[in-house]
Parts: sequence; structure tokens; C-alpha cells
Amino acid sequence: MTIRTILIHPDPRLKKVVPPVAEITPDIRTLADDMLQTMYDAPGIGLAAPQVGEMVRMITMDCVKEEGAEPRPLVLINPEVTWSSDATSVYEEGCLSIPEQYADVERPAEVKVSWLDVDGTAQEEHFKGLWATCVQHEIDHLDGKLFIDYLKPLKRQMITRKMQKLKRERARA
Ligand code: K1U
Ligand code: ZN
Repeated sequence: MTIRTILIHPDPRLKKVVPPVAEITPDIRTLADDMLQTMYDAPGIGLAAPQVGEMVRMITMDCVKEEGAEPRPLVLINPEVTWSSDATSVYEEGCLSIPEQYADVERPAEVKVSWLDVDGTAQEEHFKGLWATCVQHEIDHLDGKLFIDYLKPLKRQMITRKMQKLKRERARA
């Protein structure tokens, strides 16, 4: 397993709608393993393939936060929201592609999502709480959308400028 480099906003690859996985090949399974390792290493609770420069509809998640609790790594291929609650919730979101920036985002509080697992088996689950927030954040990545796109233009611009500065500094280091 390999820890992949996480792209930092702004990057054109983070703005693209990515196509579905047509076939679950050994390369797709290797990417899934690499994404899980990259997500745990970051550390993060989710990761989408475009964040590591791979333009396929695949995400990983593990929102188990309690110390000592059993991890629950999930790999979702071609995920689709099949139902969203009318009730919403607000969560202060972060993003591994926008380090150290956080903002409140309002989303449906509960969603049902269908996907294929790495064996090609169809799955569906009703997500609530942080899992619901995270799965929507990750599916947004597959549609070229970042959490800052929900913010007012001025705040979004401020965060983008900070990220441009961070990228310049990292390139010099
Ligand atoms: O998609 C990503 O960039 C990952 C992102 C997912 C996410 C966070 C918060 C709300 C919605 C989606 C992260 O994992 S940021 C890091 C983070 O939230 C975290 C890291 C360590 C422990 C607990 C949380
Ligand atoms: Zn993100």
C-alpha cells in the first residue's frame, strides 16, 4: 500500500465531474487500499479519488472517532444519493485539500446512498450524523464541488488566497 499525495486547492482536477468506474479491476482495488491508507495517515475521516489525482468515482470513509472503537473502513464505488431528508444539520467541515480551514456547512441531516463495494456487490445504507455529512462532502468531490463552494464569495476567495500562498511556500521548501 502506498500513501498518495493529496492535491491542494486550487487545482483543476478538484473542479471536474469524474466518470463512473466501468469495471472493478486490480488497479481499482489497489487505489482503494492506497486511499484508505492515505486517509488514515492524513488523518481524515474521508477521501475522494480526485483528491489523489485519480479521476474515478470512488470514495473512502471511516467516521468512527471513539478512542479504542473498532475501525469501519468503507470503500464506495459509484456512490449515489437515493434519498435525502428534508431536515438539515450544520457541521463545521474541513477538507484535506484545504488544510486548516474550517467552516459551517448546512446539508441534509440524513441520506440513503447506494454504491458498489470492491467485490462489485451492490450496497445501500442510511447514513446519519457525521457519516451523512462526510458521505455528502465526498460525493461532492466527485462532482467537482468543494465545501467552500457553499460559502459566501468573499470568504471563499479569502480561503483560496491562503491556499495559493500555502502552495507557493510548499513549492519553495
Ligand atoms: O474529503 C476530505 O477532504 C476529508 C475530510 C472529510 C470531512 C471532514 C469534515 C466534514 C466532512 C467531511 C476530512 O477528513 S478533514 C479531517 C477531519 O475532519 C478529521 C481528522 C481527524 C480526526 C477527525 C476528523
Ligand atoms: Zn474534502
